Amino acid sequence: MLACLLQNSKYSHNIIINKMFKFTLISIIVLSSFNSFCKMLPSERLKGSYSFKSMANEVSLSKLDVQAIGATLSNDRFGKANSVTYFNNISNYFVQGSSDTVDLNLKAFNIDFKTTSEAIGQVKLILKNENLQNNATNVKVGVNAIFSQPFSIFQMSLPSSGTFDVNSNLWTIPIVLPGDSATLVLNYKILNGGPWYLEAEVYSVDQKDSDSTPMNFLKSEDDYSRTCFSNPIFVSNSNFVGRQIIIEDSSINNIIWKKDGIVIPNQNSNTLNVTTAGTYSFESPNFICPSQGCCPFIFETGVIDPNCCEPLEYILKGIVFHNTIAPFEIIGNDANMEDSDVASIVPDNNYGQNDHMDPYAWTQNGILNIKRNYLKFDLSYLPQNVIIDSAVLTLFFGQSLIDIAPMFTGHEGDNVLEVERVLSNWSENTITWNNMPNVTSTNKVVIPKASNPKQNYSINVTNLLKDILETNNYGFMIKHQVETPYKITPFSTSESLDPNLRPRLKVYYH
Ligand SMILES: [Ca+2]
Ligand SMILES: [Ca+2]
Ligand SMILES: [Ca+2]
Repeated sequence: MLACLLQNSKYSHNIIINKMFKFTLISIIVLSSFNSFCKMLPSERLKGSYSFKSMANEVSLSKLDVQAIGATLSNDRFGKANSVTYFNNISNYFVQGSSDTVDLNLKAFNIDFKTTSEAIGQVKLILKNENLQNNATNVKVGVNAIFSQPFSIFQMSLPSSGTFDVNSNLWTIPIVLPGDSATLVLNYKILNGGPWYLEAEVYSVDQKDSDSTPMNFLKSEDDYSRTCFSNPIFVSNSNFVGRQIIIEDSSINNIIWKKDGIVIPNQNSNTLNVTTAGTYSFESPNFICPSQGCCPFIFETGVIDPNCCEPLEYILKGIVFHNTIAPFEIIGNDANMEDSDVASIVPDNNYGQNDHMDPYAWTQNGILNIKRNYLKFDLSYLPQNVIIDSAVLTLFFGQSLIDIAPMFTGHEGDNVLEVERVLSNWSENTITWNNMPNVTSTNKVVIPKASNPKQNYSINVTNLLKDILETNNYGFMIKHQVETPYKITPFSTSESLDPNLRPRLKVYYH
């Protein structure tokens, strides 16, 4: 009877168990013999079959367990010890809910919230089993942290129990006793400026957690925790341009940006242009910070970190739970990328070998000239069958254009830009205004007017890249949103002699 309840759902199953055992059962023999009984049932009537061990733990992975209250274990009819649950009065009964339930609670802490490069940072995880009856066994905790150059280098792990495997980012703990805790301290060397986040969540456990589910990424649950630390970002006083902070997570919105704790008016997008030193932070109703507060982006003037690059985009990545993989990055060169201007005033000219390009709308001798830029990276080395977390296209200011055309000072005019996906193939050395391929506005990216005439651009092209990977890689086209005079946005191309100025594409994936 117990072994093969007829039911419509697991939910009703639980109710049936509850009622039955409160009032009726004296003893239950469990249970291979019931399996053969089940097989005799007409199959069209059997909606579910659940086998229980003598301790009322369901044998399958469904964990539809019940608890025996007041009952004891006894010999079964074959004399086998502890094989039967024995009820000897009406105060013995089963209740819904498991003797096999735990309540894991995970907290992540940083020891120092403001750090320095080359310092050893330390994160502590505390995993508590808040259930006071049952052991949590074979617990695994996943840790999402950036232990890779140029961010930080893993140093050592100090678990109070179990082992931490830095390759899988899993902390495995054999047992956490009722009410007990296990701790894991992770040490790492910090290499680069910026705020760095570490997240952790219970990955798996043998028992059922009463109020949380392993690996469901729900940040409101008690088996998930996040912490962070900030390392100052040093910038040169003389050339403090082109920094952008990008919150790379579309689920974080209604952002309020603050500088030195004071709200910056009219800045609510996920990208903030930073033009002066200071401590930048943000608030969002959708972003759960560590209890000590989200870590700010601290920009200070000083000697630029040699591990660092200039300029930088500072990205709080759409935090997803995965085993950390360093981003795939292409820094454009002759072999791995193509880029070129096309110009309406000379519609058969090709500019594929210039070291600069510029979306442009200006009159020349009274005639409007419109220029657009095409870019295509070789994505063949991007690992196959990965999930794209984010992709950032970085374009650097085109000083070499200003050098040969000094009537321009830099980005000029109302130069709102659009990046779109190209729909058919083209080649750097043959593309012209007359043969330029069409583009689609699907998932196009709009970039606000430059805040600094020589700024570089870090552009979130995540959705465009996903579209490219699902179709064909014909690259991106970048143009001014409104192609009327007078505006220009000079960029460097992959032909730039200085590799630091070449377009680059950084892809985060797992
Ligand atoms: Ca829990
Ligand atoms: Ca969870
Ligand atoms: Ca080129």
